[in-house]
Amino acid sequence: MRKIFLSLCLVITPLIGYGYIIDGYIWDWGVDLSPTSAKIKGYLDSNLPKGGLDIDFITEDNADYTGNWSVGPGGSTKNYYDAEAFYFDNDANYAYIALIQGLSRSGYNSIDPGDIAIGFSLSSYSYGIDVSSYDQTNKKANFYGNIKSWDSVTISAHKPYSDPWRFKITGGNAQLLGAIDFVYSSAQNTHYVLEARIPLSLLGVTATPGSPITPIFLHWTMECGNDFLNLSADINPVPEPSSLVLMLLSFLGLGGLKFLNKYLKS
Ligand SMILES: [Ca+2]
Ligand SMILES: [Ca+2]
Ligand SMILES: [Ca+2]
Ligand SMILES: [Ca+2]
Repeated sequence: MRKIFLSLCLVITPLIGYGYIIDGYIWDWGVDLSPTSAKIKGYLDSNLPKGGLDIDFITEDNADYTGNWSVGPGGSTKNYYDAEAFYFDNDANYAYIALIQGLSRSGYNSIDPGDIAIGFSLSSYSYGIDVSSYDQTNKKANFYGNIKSWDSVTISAHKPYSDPWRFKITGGNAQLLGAIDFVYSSAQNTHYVLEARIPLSLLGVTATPGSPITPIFLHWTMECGNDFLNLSADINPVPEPSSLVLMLLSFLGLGGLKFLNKYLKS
């Protein structure tokens, strides 16, 4: 009977941890970048993320692999300068981020991808993922807090829209909080995925049952600021374990109740 109870617990566990895999693929967010139709602009606007606890997202897939496009304050050569989609979710222990855009790790035409900016009030980013620190072997990148100083994008006309793009480590007060799980993918039908997992403890937030909903703001652009994404998201408390147990028992029906009764009596 103990075995049955243990297997009940094993069934409950995945309901508590949503378990995005930090691998640079977004199947786990419910989106497939592998069909050739994923190359066509608008694909990420019509294929939206689903599942998880409470996914917050923004999509703006307005350029593709051929020609020149107007994408924001600036333009995009093919898909290179298209900031395409931002996804955010959490479980009891981690925040999960996926960013989809058109620049490889090494950039294009001397334009580098920017850092991922994170903050708890609009347009004020005190946390950041140092994208240039990406360690491909260990699938890690450095995560900083207490960031006070960010660089402006290089095209001044884009600053009011796209700033900031990268934070200062030397000369700022940025504090290294740790190496987090992070992957900068290779090309997937002209898209590149930046996927990250940040321990909520490093953000000073809890998401245990009964915790408040915490608003959180994300921002990303590239060096020239031709396109950008701002995401207003929230960190949601996970459901009460008791309600998960009830869900499970109703799913199993009377059989489940009988098992539990027997176990409690034994
Ligand atoms: Ca993934
Ligand atoms: Ca695109
Ligand atoms: Ca865009
Ligand atoms: Ca959320």
